[in-house]
Amino acid sequence: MSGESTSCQDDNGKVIRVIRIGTRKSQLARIQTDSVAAKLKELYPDIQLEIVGMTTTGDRILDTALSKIGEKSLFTKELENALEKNEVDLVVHSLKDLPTTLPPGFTIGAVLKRENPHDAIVLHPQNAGKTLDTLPQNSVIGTSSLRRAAQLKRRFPHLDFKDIRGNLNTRLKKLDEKEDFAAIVLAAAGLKRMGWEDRISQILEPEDCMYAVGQGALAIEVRAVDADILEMVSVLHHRDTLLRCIAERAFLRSLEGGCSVPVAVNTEMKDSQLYLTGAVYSLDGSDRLKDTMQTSVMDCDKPSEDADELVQHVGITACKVSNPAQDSAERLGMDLANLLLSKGAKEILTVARQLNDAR
Ligand code: DPM
Repeated sequence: MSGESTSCQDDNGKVIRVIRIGTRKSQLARIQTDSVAAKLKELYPDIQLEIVGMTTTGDRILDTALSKIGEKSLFTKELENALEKNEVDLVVHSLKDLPTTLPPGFTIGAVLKRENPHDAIVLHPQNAGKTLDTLPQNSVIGTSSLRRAAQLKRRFPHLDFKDIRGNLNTRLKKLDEKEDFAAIVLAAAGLKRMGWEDRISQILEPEDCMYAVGQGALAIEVRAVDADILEMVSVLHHRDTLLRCIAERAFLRSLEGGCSVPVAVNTEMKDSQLYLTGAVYSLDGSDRLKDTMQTSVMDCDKPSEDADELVQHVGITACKVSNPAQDSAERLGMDLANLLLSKGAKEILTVARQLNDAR
């Protein structure tokens, strides 16, 4: 593959820029990438888009629990290498799979409007009509998310939890074709994108299970120096989603949490007030620190159009959105993390990490 950015000519001799989009090869990743490509094509009918599918290390070791892999970059490293070598110009990710600190040279150039960020229950067909509350004692729930297991153990002590790995297709198969699991927990957003909304029997309310940082939002990763591409994708930023996710990511970053720790959030935007609830859990959910803070996120300046002023907030570049509003969102996440740290969050997370490593 050539490392040069390419162009070609149409029938009238007009030069068309070819934009290459990198993606993982899973069905969900392809659907997500296709939806972003469709949006770009609509906004810029003159560009030509090419989608480049890649297998990542994370895809090759799908049997290992995500919490055991620990390092999130297993799913993103190959894609970032391709970005760095100019083999692709942008990469589409689920925001929740992107670390809160990106490797130098990369930035998130767009955070798209969030789907339903909550988790959902998918029941084994033989349990149709049941809820987590009414499932029999010791029913086995499949999830490899420490965050989901910790919260649900706390709230539904009559249930048991077991790891389930693989992509969404594999998991649904493991649920339906065996008797191992009474139900599994998945992000509502992923199920919806796959066209499996009809399998959702229950959407989990924040009281039952708060979502992961960035869950339900798509992100576009680009080269931080590529002003043209940054400008092109920046129109896809969704302001409310962006500010909520900046607060969530700042919270996680300040806690020094990755995807291998039980950290959960809930955010809301109401009348220019951004509300962030965040919590950390012990693995069995018996310990929990949870609090809510809020801040005003008014657009009190004229957004800077100057692409040279590339300010990032937790890895995200959004020149067209009010900088003070982004600062406030980031500060909110840091403040809430510091509040929980002052109450002992670090100790809870350290023990959770040690126990998980020893599993
Ligand atoms: C991360 C987690 C999971 C994914 C951990 C968590 C779930 C792992 C599991 C960081 N990434 O949520 O606590 O259940 O074993 C992932 C999914 C989506 C993006 C699938 C899902 C789709 C939804 C979205 C895997 N990453 O969570 O059901 O765009 O947010």
